Amino acid sequence: MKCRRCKSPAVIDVRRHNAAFCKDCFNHHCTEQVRRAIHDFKMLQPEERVLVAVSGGKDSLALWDLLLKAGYQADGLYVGLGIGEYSNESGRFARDFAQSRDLKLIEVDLPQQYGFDIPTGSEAARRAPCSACGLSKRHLFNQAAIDGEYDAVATGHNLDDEAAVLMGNVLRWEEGYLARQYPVLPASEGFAKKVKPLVKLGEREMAAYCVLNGIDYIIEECPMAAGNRHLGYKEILNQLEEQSPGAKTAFLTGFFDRAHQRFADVAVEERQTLQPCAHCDAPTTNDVCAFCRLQVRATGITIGTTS
Ligand code: Q46
Ligand code: ZN
Repeated sequence: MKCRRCKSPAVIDVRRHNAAFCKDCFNHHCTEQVRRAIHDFKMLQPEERVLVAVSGGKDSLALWDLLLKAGYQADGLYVGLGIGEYSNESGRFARDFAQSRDLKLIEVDLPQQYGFDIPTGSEAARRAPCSACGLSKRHLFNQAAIDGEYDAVATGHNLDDEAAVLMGNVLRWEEGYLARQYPVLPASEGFAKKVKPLVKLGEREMAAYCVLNGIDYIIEECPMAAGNRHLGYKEILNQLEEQSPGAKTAFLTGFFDRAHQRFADVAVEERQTLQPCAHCDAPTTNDVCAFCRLQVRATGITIGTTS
């Protein structure tokens, strides 16, 4: 197997590009896919300050590394979710990465600062753990970006993640979610801009990028992921990809290019119903935002008596 660019021995093949790469050319490939994603979707301007949501996993640490190499001013944000040893470990990987490169890492601790963890919160609210976790992370990432006056929050969602989410949204024709599924969501009243620069790179490429570049990341899966629907969708999409390389990219980019705009009206309608949360001021379609409702259920606090 030879590198497509320089013909030296290859270390990884990327079937959807019908290509194999040596280490240097693979790094060039990853850098280039991030550059193109940022350019094609007009995600970031060179001078913008970016807050990278880092979980200690391969995608977010690779993203942080790639954004720094691309010249962005990028700080990290780690949210401790209180998922036992998994959270302790993942925090260590995020901190080690930041310390070894002398980077700024902002930390938010859900149990310490908000009085509940994801296992307790999801049980109290009778929500699936990933649903309680997802809404908490979205809320806390946004809050940290606004508090720190960052221009954008960058998350490590990759091609596999986004294709699986799209499959779930299409299977249920979730119009609101489809309207919001795009690699860049512009800033609006109370919301920081959100960007997903890894949308053109797959999970396997991100693991390879970390290994080849000496980035240590948490390998264990989150113990609460069991039963997450998206894992099943990923398996199905992997089978499709096996039979027809490029299927995932075609599915996802086809949606971005030809279908996403069709749901734009739904997004506009939703934005018109937003108002500040009575407790925390975050934009919400209800009186109290989903995060504050989760906190109330998990901790028993009374809205209005805390801030
Ligand atoms: S951390 Fe949270 Fe993930 Fe764990 S509970 Fe689910 S969403 S699986 S990225
Ligand atoms: Zn709120």
